[in-house]
Amino acid sequence: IQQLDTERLRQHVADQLVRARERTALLTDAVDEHDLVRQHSRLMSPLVWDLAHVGSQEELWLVRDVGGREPVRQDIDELYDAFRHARADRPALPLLGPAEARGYVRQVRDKALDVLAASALSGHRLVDHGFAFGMIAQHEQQHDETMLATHQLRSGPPVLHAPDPPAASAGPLPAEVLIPGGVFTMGTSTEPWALDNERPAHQVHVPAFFLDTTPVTNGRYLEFIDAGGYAEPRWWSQEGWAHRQRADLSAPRFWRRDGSGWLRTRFGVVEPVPPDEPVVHVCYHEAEAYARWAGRRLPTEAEWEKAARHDPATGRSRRYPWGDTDPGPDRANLGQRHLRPAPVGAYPRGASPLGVHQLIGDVWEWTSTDFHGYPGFSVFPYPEYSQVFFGGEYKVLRGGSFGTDQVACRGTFRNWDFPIRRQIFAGFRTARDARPEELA
Ligand code: AVJ
Ligand code: FE
Repeated sequence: IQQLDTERLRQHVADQLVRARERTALLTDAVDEHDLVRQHSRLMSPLVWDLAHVGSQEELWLVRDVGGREPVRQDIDELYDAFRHARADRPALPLLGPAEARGYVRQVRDKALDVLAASALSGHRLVDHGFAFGMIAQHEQQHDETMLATHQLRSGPPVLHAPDPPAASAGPLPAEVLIPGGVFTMGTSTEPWALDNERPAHQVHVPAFFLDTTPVTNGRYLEFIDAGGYAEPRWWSQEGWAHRQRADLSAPRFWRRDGSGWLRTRFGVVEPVPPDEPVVHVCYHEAEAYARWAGRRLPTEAEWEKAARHDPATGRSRRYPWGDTDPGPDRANLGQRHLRPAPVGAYPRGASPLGVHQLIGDVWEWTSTDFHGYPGFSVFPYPEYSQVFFGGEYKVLRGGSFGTDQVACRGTFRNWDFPIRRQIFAGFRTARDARPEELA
């Protein structure tokens, strides 16, 4: 029986690696060689860097570390070390060309699958439950989301196509949901492929609060714009206002005014801004200013996770808002199946027991919390995944976007970025404290 389980786990691992590679191929085969090597934005690497970097990480962890095999290309380690060269400088490096990079990742993958076939997937922490393989599948999918953001920054005719997400079907929803106060379990010590920053499980007391039922829509965000929100320093933090001035912000990224309305560009397609879709491509400062204008605030990370995982019936924290089962296409807009957020109310089957919708998928959600390790955090397996980013510089984002694969998305998953970043697929929802008389 143990043998059979290991075989099934091995197949699951292989499936995740294959799915990641199919996504990578889609994103890198969609453009010509020139578009692969060029810089579409100083915020991003050339696509061909991401491609070979994915192979390089797979070589380091699976081929060399887990497999104990000879290096494939030790000479290029340095080129694809994200800490050695800033994104803006990567186009000038002597990178592998498109054909070389494709050959390299194929060679590494063949060896990694060999290592997988030979691994017991147990016996030491790096391979228990297939962790290192899962980490590498997640890493590739994370870069696939980054490459999707590069595509969004690319100019020229559209090259990526996908069907639209489902229409709203939930019926009228209340504006906000009360999340009762009390202790809940945040983080995890049992999710096999959870990364170090999601661990360990720990108890957190979260006072009663109200959370928006859905992410803030373009329509609502437009009210903030129309009310002069971008011109009123009182809605912004000091740091936020300074950034609003410096960067001359006046609307979400990729929007432009068209007469009395607004257009946005999405993967090369220009279209009217859809009012019922979650707003995307706003930075933390914009989210915070909107919330203050609305008389509300951003949720803390703990509030977000409690809303997404706490089951009031059992007191247990679950993997997802709907329970412990993996996301399917009826639960959440994930995996680049659709190249846009779905309208609010499109995923009634993805709602939490208390009726909070679309916590998973559609848009990453800014929280007010700085990225830190949980109490009892320990680095695993390397400090450069999470630990070096702990401190006050990064804000935590939760829930994943339409560009996030489910292997890299759970109720415990933590993303982070600088509060000025807008090229990621980030939106937000707002919260407020519950007043004592509302709890009676
Ligand atoms: C978790 C999305 C912030 O892209 O910087 C990729 C993921 N880490 N390679 C990033 C990651 C190393 C990371 N984020
Ligand atoms: Fe990486």
